[in-house]
Amino acid sequence: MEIVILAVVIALVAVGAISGLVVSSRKKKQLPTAPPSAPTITAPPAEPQVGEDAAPPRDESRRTIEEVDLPPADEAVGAPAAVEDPVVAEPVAPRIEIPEPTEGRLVRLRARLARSQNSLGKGLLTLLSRDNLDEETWEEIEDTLLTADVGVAPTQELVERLRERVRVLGTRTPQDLRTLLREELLNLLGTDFDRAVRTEGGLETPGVVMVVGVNGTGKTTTTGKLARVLVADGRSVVLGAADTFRAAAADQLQTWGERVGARTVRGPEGGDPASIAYDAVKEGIKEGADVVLIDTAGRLHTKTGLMDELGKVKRVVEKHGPLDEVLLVLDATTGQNGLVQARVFAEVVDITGIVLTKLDGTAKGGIVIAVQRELGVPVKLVGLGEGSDDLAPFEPEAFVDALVGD
Ligand SMILES: Nc1nc2c(ncn2[C@@H]2O[C@H](COP(=O)(O)OP(=O)(O)OP(=O)(O)O)[C@@H](O)[C@H]2O)c(=O)[nH]1
Ligand SMILES: [Mg+2]
Repeated sequence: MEIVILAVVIALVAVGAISGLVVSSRKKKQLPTAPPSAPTITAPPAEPQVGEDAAPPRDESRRTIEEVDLPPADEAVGAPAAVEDPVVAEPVAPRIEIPEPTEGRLVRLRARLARSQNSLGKGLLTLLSRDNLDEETWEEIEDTLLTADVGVAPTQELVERLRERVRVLGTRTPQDLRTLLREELLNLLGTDFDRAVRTEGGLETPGVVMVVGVNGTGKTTTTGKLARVLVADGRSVVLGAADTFRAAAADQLQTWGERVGARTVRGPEGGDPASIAYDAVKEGIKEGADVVLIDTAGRLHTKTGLMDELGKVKRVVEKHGPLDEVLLVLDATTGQNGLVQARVFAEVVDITGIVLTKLDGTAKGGIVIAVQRELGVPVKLVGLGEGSDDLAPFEPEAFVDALVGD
């Protein structure tokens, strides 16, 4: 009997303990959600959804508060929001970059010419070092020059001169050959061109530079890099976004400008590029800027309408006074096709200088020679990479040294 009573007591205690556990665990779950007055302990298990419904909103609201808090915290630290000016976009970047010095850039970037160096410079030196310079070898030399896009006429001229000088030279040491090749390549490039980018302008007016070329050659990038070069030289710059085909084009230019504290004059997408170019120069005059750089939309030289439009942009800008420079941007990797473009652009808007971009990583460095020959206009700048300071003044000596090694 005692045993039975003991068993019943134990059973009751066990049931009590278990229900207590259940209640307490339920209590824990419901505690956070139930109002203080609610009967949390005795909450009937028939209404669990009340507690479950209540719990997530509490979590959610906590997260929402954090998310709402974040943006103001960001704003407090970051730059003030840009207020878009429809005509003149103020530079908004608080930190202005200091571009690398421009002197000796080509020398610093010479490693970028590695592919041209291997195929043109080293290729020619290897061929010229052969013991027996027979007809076949001279043909190979010719092929090497043509493959590097030196062009037919300059190639024939160079081979003829090399043949003559090698004959006169007799025995050839590697050093002799390097000197010979260096001299002849320099001769082809011409050392007496004025390769400075003219940006002086008039007494009261800024220097005006217009940048033209087919699509994707690197016009906007070059305009941006050139702005950096000028700013590094202590000049103040206004940018004109006369590429109105895409809004992104003006954004791209403006981003370059903001990095060095140069304003960008821009207009609506699809607007008249000539009037934006005109306004850019007007703005440059108004604020006493040193230089106005006008970026234009890429256009195929075969599209007559677009080429006429470019001619108009130039004429309208010239109402302020003559342009200091019209730079044609050519992509070095397009090779001989660049020459055809160059010819047409030169007809429409008197080109005064050539910028050869993407010379890094192409074996077609010889295009420098060909394009100058074609237009009688000097290569003034070369693009040697996508970095913001990868634009170098073109120096024939440094270029040839990079090709043949020194
Ligand atoms: N490797 C290399 N890339 C370059 C060089 N110059 C420009 N680029 C790249 O070429 C691409 C086109 O450059 P953009 O400046 O936008 O060309 P764009 O002529 O303004 O193009 P559109 O306005 O569309 O006609 C970009 O990815 C540039 O980074 C260069 O010298 N070397
Ligand atoms: Mg562009």
